[in-house]
Amino acid sequence: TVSKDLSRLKYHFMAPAYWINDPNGLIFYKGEYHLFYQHYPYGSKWGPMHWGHAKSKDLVHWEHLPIALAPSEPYDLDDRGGCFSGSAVDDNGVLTLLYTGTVIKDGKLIQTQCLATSEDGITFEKYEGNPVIPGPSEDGSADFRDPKVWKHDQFWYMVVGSRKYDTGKALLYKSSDLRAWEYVGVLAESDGTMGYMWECPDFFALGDRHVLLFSPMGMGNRKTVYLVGDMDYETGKFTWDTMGDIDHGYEYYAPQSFLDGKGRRVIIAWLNAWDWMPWFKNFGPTEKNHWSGAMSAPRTVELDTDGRLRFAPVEELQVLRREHYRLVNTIVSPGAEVLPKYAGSDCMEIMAEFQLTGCKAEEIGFVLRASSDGTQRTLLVYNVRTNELRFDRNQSDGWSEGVQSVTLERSGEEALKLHIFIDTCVIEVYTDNDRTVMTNNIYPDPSSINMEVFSIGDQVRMSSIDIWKLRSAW
Ligand code: DQQ
Repeated sequence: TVSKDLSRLKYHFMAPAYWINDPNGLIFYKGEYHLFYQHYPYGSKWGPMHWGHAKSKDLVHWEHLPIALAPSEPYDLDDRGGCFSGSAVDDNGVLTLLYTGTVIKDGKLIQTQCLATSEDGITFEKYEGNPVIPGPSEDGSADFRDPKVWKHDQFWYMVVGSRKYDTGKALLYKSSDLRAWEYVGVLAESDGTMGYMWECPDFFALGDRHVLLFSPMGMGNRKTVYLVGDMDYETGKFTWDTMGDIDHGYEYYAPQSFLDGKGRRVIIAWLNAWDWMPWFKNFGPTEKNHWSGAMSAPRTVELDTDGRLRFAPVEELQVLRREHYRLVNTIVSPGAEVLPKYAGSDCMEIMAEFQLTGCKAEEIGFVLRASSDGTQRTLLVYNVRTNELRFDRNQSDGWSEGVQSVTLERSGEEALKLHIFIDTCVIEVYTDNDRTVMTNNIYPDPSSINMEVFSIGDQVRMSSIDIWKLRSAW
């Protein structure tokens, strides 16, 4: 008998099997979305990196394609290296990938930027002149990876993540043909508090401003950061004035963006499933089911009126909605059960709004993915006094631990609005008018599907709650 793996995600992208990390080469090409990803196709642990590949017409339903890149050349063939992260561009109809070739020679890390092209969008050929950038500039060092390429005024530009001593940086390059690159300078770097290495930088125009995204190493709990500022292409300098977190969860990493046919800026990130300590030892509960890691739901990136960013789930996800349950104007009292038993599921979307004007409750929250005896559960709790949102996984599954909290802004809003997506092992929470997002993995028993809404200290008025069971996208 074949046992069914109930942990598989129903609408978050996963590889057909085995290990997955960063999204790569996101592009809307010839009317379809292409998603490449860091992949080890021979096991559910990190190994020599390949580029997995899939495409989609709507960002929800994905078709798996053959592996696009495998380590095969002296500049990317190594059992500790491979074809590391990078991006894709449409070069006059030719789908062109820029990636990092990684090898370790005599104990020394060598990272170079390489190119591969495809005529049919499926089969890729590595460029015979690789590497196109053989090593870091004087401002960088051996950690020199994750090229993100875009076009501006007839020139191609590339930003590469690097470090010098303990300062994380984004280095800027320029080219007219994607093959010969000239170093421009440091696009932006850490001010001493923003990490020792910047992975997966991404740079784009948004409205009348420019945005730099990166995943800093060594910035504590801050895993994904955005900077908003102005770009001067004459000097190659990006001057930023606004900084924020792309996601406040612990396992959201290496987001990459792209522009789609509707003119939207969309990001997708890796939802990782590994314990950093001890290094490379613990790959999470799904490893035994022969998979590890997934992609976040695609999110649009928009500029808010005060210059901060908003990240909203793409509207295409609404096609997954099935049974709908709605309650309006409900009083949630301490200890009372408000939702019917059948409301919970391991695959659902929740939108709730609570009135905070005159609210005397201390805390308002959700119990999610709870077992019937309540011993297994995940808590999402808003503290009315401190304005903090807490994601508590201490009783989620026996593997995840810890509490992530974030202070909400809720600038001038009288209501607390929570938009929650649940998919077997993933919970994504959007709040603060989509300015605050928190994504975490949990691994409860498949039968733990109960949910509740609660208040502590006093009652709260829930203006509305909408709950949809979602269908699988596969
Ligand atoms: N993962 C890739 C690197 C990148 C890191 C290797 C971020 O290119 O810097 O799989 O997760």
